[in-house]
Amino acid sequence: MSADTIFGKIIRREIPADIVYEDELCLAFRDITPQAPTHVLVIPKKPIPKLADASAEDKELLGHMLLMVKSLAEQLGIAEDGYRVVINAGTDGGQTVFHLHMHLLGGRSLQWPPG
Ligand code: DGP
Repeated sequence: MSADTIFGKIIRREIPADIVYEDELCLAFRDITPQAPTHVLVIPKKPIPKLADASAEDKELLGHMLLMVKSLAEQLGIAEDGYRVVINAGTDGGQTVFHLHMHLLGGRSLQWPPG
């Protein structure tokens, strides 16, 4: 059993979030500290703490999330110019909330490499 996080509270509507999409498997909402004009987080409703905790049984879920990111980029008007999809995986990866999430960032030209 994984520990509850702030994202679990957002899924259960215990705290507010600017939700942009939801289906039976996933939720997408705007990041509270946006790093780009468009910064949305896509999370599974299943509480997988980090990418290293995902397993073969999550294959369909992970593919679903990635396709959701693609659709959201189109919906949010950043698909044509381009965008970045990031998963911070574990402490050295910069992960601070231990509920798996994909960052969708766009609306400006992004630098590489990240810090
Ligand atoms: P990461 O560093 O990859 O674990 O990213 C966590 C992100 O979650 C970070 O960009 C800020 C965002 N975040 C943290 N708390 C909240 C919250 O309460 N609401 C929203 N919308 N975003 C949050």
